[in-house]
Formats: sequence, C-alpha cells, structure tokens
Amino acid sequence: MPSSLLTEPPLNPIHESFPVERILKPTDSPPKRSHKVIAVLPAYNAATTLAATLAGFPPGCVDEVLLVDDCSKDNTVQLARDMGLTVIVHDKNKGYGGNQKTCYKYCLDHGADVVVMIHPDYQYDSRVIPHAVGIIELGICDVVLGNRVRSRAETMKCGMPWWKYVSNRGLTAFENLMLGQNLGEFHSGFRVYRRQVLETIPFERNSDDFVFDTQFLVQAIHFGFRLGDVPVPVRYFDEASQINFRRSTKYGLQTLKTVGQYWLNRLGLRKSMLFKPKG
Ligand SMILES: Nc1nc2c(ncn2[C@@H]2O[C@H](COP(=O)(O)OP(=O)(O)O)[C@@H](O)[C@H]2O)c(=O)[nH]1
Ligand SMILES: [Mg+2]
Repeated sequence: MPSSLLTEPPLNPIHESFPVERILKPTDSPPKRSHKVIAVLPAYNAATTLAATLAGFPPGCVDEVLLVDDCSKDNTVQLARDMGLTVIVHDKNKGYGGNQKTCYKYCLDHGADVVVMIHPDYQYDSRVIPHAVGIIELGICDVVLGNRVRSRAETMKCGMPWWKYVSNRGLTAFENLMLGQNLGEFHSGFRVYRRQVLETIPFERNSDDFVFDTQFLVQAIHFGFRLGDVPVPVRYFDEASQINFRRSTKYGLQTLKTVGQYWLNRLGLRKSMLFKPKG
C-alpha cells in the first residue's frame, strides 16, 4: 500500500508555531498521486448518457475508466471503445451484481488502490469524484457513498419518485439502526472503495441482481470497514431511472433479508457464506 494512502488519521497535537503563509501562499505544487484510481461503470444500455457522465469527471481524477457492458441492446460498447475506455463485454446478460463482479475483479487484477463505481446513466454528479476519493485518501473512511438524500424538498425537486423516496428513507432508517451506522442512504449508485475492501469482502458469493449492493455494504460492516458519505447532486429522467416498482420491491425485501442474515450470523444462529472470509 503506497504511504500516501493513510489508514488512520494522524494525531500530532504538538506544534509550537505554524506560519500561515504555508497555507495561503504555498511554494510547493501539490504532490502527484502515487496510487492508482480506477473508475468502473457497470453499463446496460448506457449509450445516450455515457458521454455526459464522463464529461463531468474532473481532469486527472482517475487513472483508468473501465466500462463493463452487460449485453446492452444499444451501441454502448462501440461508443465506449471510440471514447478510449477500457471495455469488457459480457456475452450474456448477467445482471447488475454480476456486472460489478467483473468490474471489481478487473480492479484487483490491475493494481487499483482506490475504486470508484458510478452508474453511467448521468444520474450522479461525477464532479464529486475527487472529493469522495479524497476522504478515502485521508484515511477517514474505507467506503464512501454518494448521498442523494439530504432534505426531502431537495430530493423531490431533483425528481426522485415519491415511492422511491419513501422506501429509501424507510430502508435506510432500518439499516442504520440495525447496522450501527449513520448514512444518508444505503442505495446509491456512486461509491468509492479502498482496495482492501475488495480484497477482503467475498463479493463473488453475492447475488448477480441488484441486492449485490446491499450485500456488499453489509459485508463491509461485518468485516469492520468504516463507511461514510458525501452529498451528491442527482438527476432524474427516463434513462437515469428505469428500475420499476416490482423490481424495487424485490430489492427492498432482499435488503431486509440481508440485514436478517447479518444478525443471524452475528448471533451465531445461522452462519452465512456472505460473511465467511475469502479463501
Ligand atoms: N448490468 C446490468 N445493469 C442493469 C440492468 N438493468 C439495469 N441496470 C443498471 O442498474 C443501474 C440502476 O438502474 P436505474 O434504472 O438507474 O435505477 P435507479 O436510478 O435507482 O432508479 C443502472 O446503471 C442500470 O444501467 C441489467 O440487466 N444488467
Ligand atoms: Mg439510475
């Protein structure tokens, strides 16, 4: 692990004096990043939104962009190749979780120290990437989630459907309580991870469906990683939000089940492979 990626915030209260000039008029240019940041885009029919998502990335914020295509019916793959992304194509539709498994395996095999996962549907403001990565780099958190929900008024103004808002708030309150966290939401499609999280969590055993995301976070908590969040502006329009009521309900029920599995495992009543260390 490069030394620039701290694991604990430094504690050094002994400073006799500090010239403020060093903050206001720095002479040194900021140190160049010595660790590798890979952004992964789990894609399914993302042709209309891919370029806009990428255009928001601040220059230099990542070292590589990987798009994994889950057998899209549009020309996502051709577009991604034309734009110079690293592209992996599934020969059949594996699902959203299956897509992320391919993303993370690639990141581990290609030396990523920090991984940014962002949906290529232009829903999440990608300008926030370096700020979320910065929280990891400072050693404050191991997992950072983009939080779409701050005030109800703002979230509704962004266009989140009311039933998604209500279920998000309900599930998040329950998960915070049961998992001892204080996150704004658990269901974001913008996440940043430290490499050790991917090395430790047996994510290959997770579902290939949407509940992969919940399982991943509950596993991160089980293995003792620190979770936090940053506010991220969000946009709602047809292409950015296609999960319907039926699939969302299934996801909600599976999320409750995952929290149940966590507690059964923790109490030793029923061990789950989700929480068994790798290997
Ligand atoms: N890999 C894969 N991804 C999918 C599939 N269906 C939807 N997605 C992706 O899942 C993500 C979340 O779906 P979305 O409709 O944006 O949900 P919402 O924004 O939470 O309402 C998007 O990035 C979609 O591209 C699928 O069959 N396979
Ligand atoms: Mg979306």
